[in-house]
Amino acid sequence: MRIAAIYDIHGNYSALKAVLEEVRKSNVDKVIVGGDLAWGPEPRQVMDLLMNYEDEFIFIRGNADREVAYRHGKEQGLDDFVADLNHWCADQLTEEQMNFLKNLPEKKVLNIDGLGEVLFIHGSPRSDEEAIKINTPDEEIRPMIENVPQDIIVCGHTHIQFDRTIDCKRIINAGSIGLQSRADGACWALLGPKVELKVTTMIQR
Ligand SMILES: [Mn+2]
Repeated sequence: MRIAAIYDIHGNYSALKAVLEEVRKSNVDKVIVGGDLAWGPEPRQVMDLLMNYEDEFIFIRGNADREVAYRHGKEQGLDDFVADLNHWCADQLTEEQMNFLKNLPEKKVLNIDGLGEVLFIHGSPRSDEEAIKINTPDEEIRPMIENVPQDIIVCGHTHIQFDRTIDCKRIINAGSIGLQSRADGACWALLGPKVELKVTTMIQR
């Protein structure tokens, strides 16, 4: 099986469309959507598009999906900006879309050609909001991954792509489709038989 991992779409409809076009040409068997779907400028359009693939794609839930779906706000200790945006996004979505976000699983294991069993999570294996960054020290990551039986973990949440190995565990961050400051385009990952970190640009060069 060959997989496209698309993470952290964050309500960016045009970036999602561009990536799905490229994914279509990449000869994959499955697409996994790694969470943080709606939280951003175009939540409704993104959810309408993704839910066309409800039976075809695999979805896991990100922290922002949980916060939007359960309308988290200041009562949960969030700052004004995040609280307002959670409520605004929730107001844009249909009840069906809200229920879809509420019911997503937090992890998925897939068997991928050339790679074996791969664990997909949003933040860390322990929590959807725990960050594994490109520069998080190995000793901080070790307790997050110590109970993971798989040798490869795919995450997102921190919006910067990487592919690093800690002890015998390979950790791949797929990057973000829709919200980032560093990359030249929408970031995602192609898995099987190799690992390829991809960047889709929307401007023709
Ligand atoms: Mn996140």
